[in-house]
Amino acid sequence: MTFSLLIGNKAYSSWSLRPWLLLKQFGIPFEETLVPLYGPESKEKLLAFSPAGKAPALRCDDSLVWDSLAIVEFVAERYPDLAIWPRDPAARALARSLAAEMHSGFTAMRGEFPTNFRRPPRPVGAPSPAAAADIARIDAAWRDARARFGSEGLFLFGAFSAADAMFAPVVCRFSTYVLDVSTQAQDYMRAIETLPAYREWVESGRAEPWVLEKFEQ
Ligand SMILES: N[C@@H](CCC(=O)N[C@@H](CS)C(=O)NCC(=O)O)C(=O)O
Repeated sequence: MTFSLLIGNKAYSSWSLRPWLLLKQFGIPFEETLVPLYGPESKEKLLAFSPAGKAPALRCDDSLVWDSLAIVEFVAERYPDLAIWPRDPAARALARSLAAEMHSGFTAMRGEFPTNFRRPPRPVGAPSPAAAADIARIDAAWRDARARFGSEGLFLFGAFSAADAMFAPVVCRFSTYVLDVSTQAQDYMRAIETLPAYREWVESGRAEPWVLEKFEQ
């Protein structure tokens, strides 16, 4: 089984970080293909890999899967011996709900605070009421998961799981724009930010030559 993962710029592609971090954290070998996004030839290159024309996408033998959440599920299915989702059914139900909530929501926060892994931390002003509500909801969700299922480790469900991979880009947004979150959320953010694989992603993003103005604030 050989995994080949399509990703976008490490400086900006929040969706790409999710499966990349998951594979790294679980020690699953993969090859990566990076397509710099929003350039003259980007779409053609993305479409050559996946009909959705977006990163991330994953090829494995005869299968092609795209969209970060679908990729996470595919990897979990291929590696049933790894606790990619928490083993406990109640924890797993919450982990899947949070991953889906993250995947489909928080659009105000996302729009106001674009992911930029190489931007030095600096505030940009107060969030709108809608973005502030998104931030408060994420903070509460993290605290709830940690309080109910996180006692055995530093992550949402104790050990690192798919739920953490889904939220990792938000950690970057919260840090980069110095958003106001609880001390429990800050502790959780530190756990993500000190992961060697997360550091590797950030360092690679810093070294990239491409600058996309729409993600620079
Ligand atoms: N919901 C998708 C979103 C994928 C997505 O929007 N990817 C962006 C990069 S972060 C992309 O490929 N943009 C390039 C384009 O649309 O041309 C996922 O979770 O994978």
